[in-house]
Amino acid sequence: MRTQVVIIGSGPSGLMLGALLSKSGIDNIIIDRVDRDYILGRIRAGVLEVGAIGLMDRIGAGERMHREGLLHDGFSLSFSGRRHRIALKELTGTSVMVYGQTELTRDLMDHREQSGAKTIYNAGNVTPHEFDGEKPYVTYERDGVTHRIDCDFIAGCDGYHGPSRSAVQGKGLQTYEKVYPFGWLGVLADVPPVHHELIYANHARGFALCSQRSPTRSRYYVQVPLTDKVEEWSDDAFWDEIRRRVPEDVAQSMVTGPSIEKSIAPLRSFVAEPLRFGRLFLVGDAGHIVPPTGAKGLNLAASDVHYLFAGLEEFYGEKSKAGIDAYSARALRRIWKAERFSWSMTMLMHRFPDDGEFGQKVQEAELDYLASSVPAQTAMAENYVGLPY
Ligand code: FAS
Ligand code: PHB
Repeated sequence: MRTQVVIIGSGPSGLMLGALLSKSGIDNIIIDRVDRDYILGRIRAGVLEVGAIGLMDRIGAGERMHREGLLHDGFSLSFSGRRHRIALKELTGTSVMVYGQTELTRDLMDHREQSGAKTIYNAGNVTPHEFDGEKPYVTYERDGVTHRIDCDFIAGCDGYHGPSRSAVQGKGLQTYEKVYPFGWLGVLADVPPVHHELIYANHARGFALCSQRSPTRSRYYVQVPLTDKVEEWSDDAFWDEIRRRVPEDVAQSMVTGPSIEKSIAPLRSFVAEPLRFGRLFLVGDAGHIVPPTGAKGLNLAASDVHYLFAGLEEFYGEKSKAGIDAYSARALRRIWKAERFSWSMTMLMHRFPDDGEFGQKVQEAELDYLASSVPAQTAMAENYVGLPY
């Protein structure tokens, strides 16, 4: 088999890149170790920046997103029993859209199927080869047979645990990492959201987030110790805990119900440098991870795709290598700013056991200052809606 670009991973990164390449007439094959349903069963991000929305429009897969997505002009921070709204649209002229990653991925998968572009699911032992040279290829196993796909480039869109980054270990890869001493217990429930916008809560018992997927489906999170197991958390225990961490009026109006998904995700900040090794590129979670506090994970995947597609389009169009040569540095400049913002939001909103009462008081003082300073709110708002590509 031969194609121009092999994309490892059928998550948001791989699907967005594949769609842009196909639209530009650049042949590509997406290959994943699991299948469509498994990927759609993973409940993840919920907030889209204007850049990610624009990419979906450019691809031509944004129709349902605009129909069903919820435009949000702000979000609230709750602390010390009070709430303060960060007026995103007023402060920056930009809104964000609440539209689940599952739905965005579904739209991209449907769009790819209609385009006739090739996707290989349930591929075992996917391995990138010879990407240091001019003739890379990827092998995979299926039905007991090893297959080979020759190509010009390999896009490693295979997430944090994928084979692409491990293939470049020892080839000049530098990694930067911070692991947080807690996780997020997330619950999805078919209950109406408690508020029309998101609420990020700082509380002495720990962080909580009131998010949503639609007017009838809510997504909630509470910070939990890393030792917690999801099976230890009954739905009732979850609802009791999140209502302890939000202001009284919010707790009183929260509609509870059975969870349709419940899971614990660890939090880490991680960056791999560089993001390019010869003819192999790291894209999205394969190259970086952010704690979800800033809602940046999926959105960084979108900006990586924007930069890499620009480089590949230039390579095949004008036969210039300038864009692919610049990919890593361009992407990393935006990645590090999002890493900083996600780290700062995490440090501000979570309970750090080792910081004691002093740490809690300092966080409350910073939030009180933020609530009184328009420049400080503008800085937070600019980062939350997404810095320019
Ligand atoms: P993905 O991980 O989505 O996709 C990688 C794909 O590669 C997968 O389909 C996988 O099957 C495939 N793959 C892996 N190994 C392979 C192999 N060996 N061979 C072939 N294929 C392979 N972001 C937010 O903004 N907000 C959130 O609330 C949020 N919550 C998250 C919760 C969890 C548990 C996780 C893990 C991430 C969360 N994220 C969140 C971040 C998430 O949304 C990512 O940023 C987003 O999925 C990145 O997309 P991709 O780069 O495509 O990686
Ligand atoms: C979500 O709805 O899953 C969500 C929203 C905002 C975040 C993190 C997760 O910062």
